[in-house]
Amino acid sequence: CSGEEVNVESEDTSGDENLDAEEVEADNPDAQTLRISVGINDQHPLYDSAIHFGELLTEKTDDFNVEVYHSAQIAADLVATEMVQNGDLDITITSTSPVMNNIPEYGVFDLPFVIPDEEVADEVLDGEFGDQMLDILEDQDLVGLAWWENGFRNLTNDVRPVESIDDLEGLTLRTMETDIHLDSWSEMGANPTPMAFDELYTGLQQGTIEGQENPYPIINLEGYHEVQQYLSATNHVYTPYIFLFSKQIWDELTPEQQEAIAESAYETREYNREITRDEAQNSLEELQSSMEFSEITNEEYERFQEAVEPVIENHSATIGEDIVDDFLSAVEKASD
Ligand code: TF8
Repeated sequence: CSGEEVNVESEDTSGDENLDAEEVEADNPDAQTLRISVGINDQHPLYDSAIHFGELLTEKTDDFNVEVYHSAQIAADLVATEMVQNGDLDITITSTSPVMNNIPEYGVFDLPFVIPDEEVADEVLDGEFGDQMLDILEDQDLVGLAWWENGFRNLTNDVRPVESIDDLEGLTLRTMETDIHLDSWSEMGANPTPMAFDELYTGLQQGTIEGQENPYPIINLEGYHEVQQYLSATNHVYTPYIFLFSKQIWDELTPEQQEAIAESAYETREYNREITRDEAQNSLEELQSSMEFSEITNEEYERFQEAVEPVIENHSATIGEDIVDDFLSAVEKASD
């Protein structure tokens, strides 16, 4: 969908021959280059969506080139977010969970078994609650421009099929670097350990950890089925992707430039959700042919939910009671 002035090509950038990025170039030698870092590889819909953002932006203005770096070549999510905060990187599109390290309010999205389905996720994020969460980023030197989708997370492991909470007993699982996920899996009887995403495949391969959890597209496109035998449809938490722009860099831009960037990020949202959901379905089908797949019965699902009940209470003070209440009521309202 590139317009006449858009020139999309893949090549080495920044004089560093080891970096591979997609470049969307404006027809303007003086254009400012915006670098986007994503932690995931170039097969995942997030990468395609970031390029789509670049194409929309170059159609609106020729003030910017966009370079999209995949596979944490610039940095993994947590460090990339810090670089954006420090003005060393223009944009990262990350799971909300690593953001939580510096912004405790963001832990709200890590609370398990709250969001029941994608329709509710969309309504909560696209409504007042989502706006309020984007607004609080400004104090953290971040401009939050849009909610994209990572998705519902599901469990894989290499020890046994997990169909019941009892099957989790003692399983060593990698989680993202958030206390809330650690606590959730401990409450469910597993043995969780935090790890950056870029160490995950090797951890699974070498057996340092027995399992992990991620949405179907990541499990499939990162090839975890090569090193994991069992997949369970736990759908225990929904992780949004958030589009983060550096406030320091933002403040140097004209209002027109800011608007073009904000609109492009926002307009890519529907595209991103559509291709991510298609990929989730496609990935699940592919995974079912190479892994042993378990669904969780309603009865067992309730046992998981009961086990994690203390988690909301344990973390409400850190997240902020008001934010937790607002989140739960937004979910309830959207579920009606
Ligand atoms: C995780 C997250 C991350 C994503 C990815 C790097 O398990 O799901 O995968 O933010 O884009 O660490």
